[in-house]
Amino acid sequence: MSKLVGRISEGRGRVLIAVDDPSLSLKDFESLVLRTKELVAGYKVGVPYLLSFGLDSIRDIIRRYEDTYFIADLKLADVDVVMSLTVRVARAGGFDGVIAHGFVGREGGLEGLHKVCMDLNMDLYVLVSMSHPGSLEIYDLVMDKVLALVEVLKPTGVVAPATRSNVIKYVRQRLGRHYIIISPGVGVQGAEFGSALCAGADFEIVGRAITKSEDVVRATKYVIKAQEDYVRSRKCVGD
Ligand code: BMP
Repeated sequence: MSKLVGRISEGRGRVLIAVDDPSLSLKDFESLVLRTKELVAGYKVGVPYLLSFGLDSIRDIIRRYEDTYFIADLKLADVDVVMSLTVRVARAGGFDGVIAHGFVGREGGLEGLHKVCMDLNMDLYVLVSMSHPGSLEIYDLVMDKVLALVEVLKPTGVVAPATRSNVIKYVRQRLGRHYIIISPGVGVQGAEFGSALCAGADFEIVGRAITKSEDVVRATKYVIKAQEDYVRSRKCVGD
């Protein structure tokens, strides 16, 4: 079982905080983790943040908070040998999970990455559709093929967009309960907090609505309360 699921059973909210913008200093990132780690399931660190501060600095923070959960959002899309090298580096940096694009396909691509992730005890999340409108132009047209590949490889979970809850419902129905669905697009991108959970996601990814707020603890508590209210007041998938 992924450490991420364990974090819900320990009573934390179904939120992964996305940290992308390097205008958040390392000191503020660490303070964010320190102050919210008992409230949320974990953190997703994006490429701009990693490139700006470097893996060593991020690893120092991760090491100090080993009881929490960190995903390296590298959105891998390369040949297997290169993705495998990358994921080894991310694992050495202390990350618990990594995100890869689904469209690269199995042979010479995701199959090799998945094997290395299993060897490293690293959670792998595969993108099946994205939250921006352009996803409809290409990604969503091949989503069924990506889902078929997910069913063969059996990674830890998938990333599906909160901005199109019908996609989350479809993915949940297709994959059943065996995969974790993490979902970006709530808050600044327009979807309501709780709407992705209601459609069948396990966690909502929340970036700017928390990281750009004056008071990150208050913002995090607000998001969790809004999620609970949304889910309680509607008929949701799985009810
Ligand atoms: P925000 O809540 O600030 O919009 O951040 C959303 C986060 O989710 C970002 O880290 C972004 O990289 C990620 N994301 C997304 O927005 N759409 C996707 O389809 C996939 C993502 O990983």
